Amino acid sequence: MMKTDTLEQIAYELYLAERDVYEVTKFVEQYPELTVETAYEIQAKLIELKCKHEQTTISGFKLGLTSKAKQQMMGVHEPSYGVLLANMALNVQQPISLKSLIHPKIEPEVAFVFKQDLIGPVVTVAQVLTATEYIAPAMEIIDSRYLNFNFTLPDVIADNSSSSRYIVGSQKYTVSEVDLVNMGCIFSQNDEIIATSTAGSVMGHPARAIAWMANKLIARGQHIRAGDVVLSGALTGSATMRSGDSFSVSFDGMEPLSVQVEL
Ligand code: OOG
Ligand code: MG
Repeated sequence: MMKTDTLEQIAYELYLAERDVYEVTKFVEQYPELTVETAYEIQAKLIELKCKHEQTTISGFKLGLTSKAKQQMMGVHEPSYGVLLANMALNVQQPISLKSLIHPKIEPEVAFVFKQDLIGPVVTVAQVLTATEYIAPAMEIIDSRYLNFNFTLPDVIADNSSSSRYIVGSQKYTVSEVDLVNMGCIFSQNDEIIATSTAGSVMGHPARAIAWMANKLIARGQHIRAGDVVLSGALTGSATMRSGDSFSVSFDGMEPLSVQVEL
């Protein structure tokens, strides 16, 4: 068992690393006893700190490491989740500034926006789909606070699953308008295709990933609420962001979503 003080200390170190834009060494080296359960406790403390100091609120959740592409890239073979905060949301039109970020990467995701709470006791894929108000293309900017993006599953969970910013496209689609298994996805950087995938690359169906998380949340006394945005987890590997880059994600049957990084 790790002491509450130690969990608070780790949460504070992660908070400072993000606030003051520097990398820290992963914590499993210092605390080999760090478990997934304990890591979610640290994550909750980190979110509390951020809500308090940044005067923001929870806007939803994100999944991480839900596709083979991401698991292989990061060397972590189980999914994780994290919390999205209102101040992480970026405006579609607004160029992205890298100024306050450590070593940001960007990745294509599917956003689900909810119209109903998902309180369980057990959440099924069908319930996720019924509770969904709409789907939209999205991109997530991840910015691990760990040196060289190097972490284990408990480390990345403590660090709120590397979350940093997110952008949701303004066009909305109902779950029946899109094929959440076979829908193709093209991810481009500076008008060149860098990766392709399908929606089903996320655990066979992105709603399956969301159901998995919804059940974990309920077990920890939380739940997806009406109005929440949930990111599915990236469908392809992520791309390093450099100033002046443009990125776009184009899903079959949805308007493409493009972003521009400030020069
Ligand atoms: C962990 C977060 C993964 C995703 O979509 O797979 C993630 C990381 O790769 O740093 O957000
Ligand atoms: Mg992601």
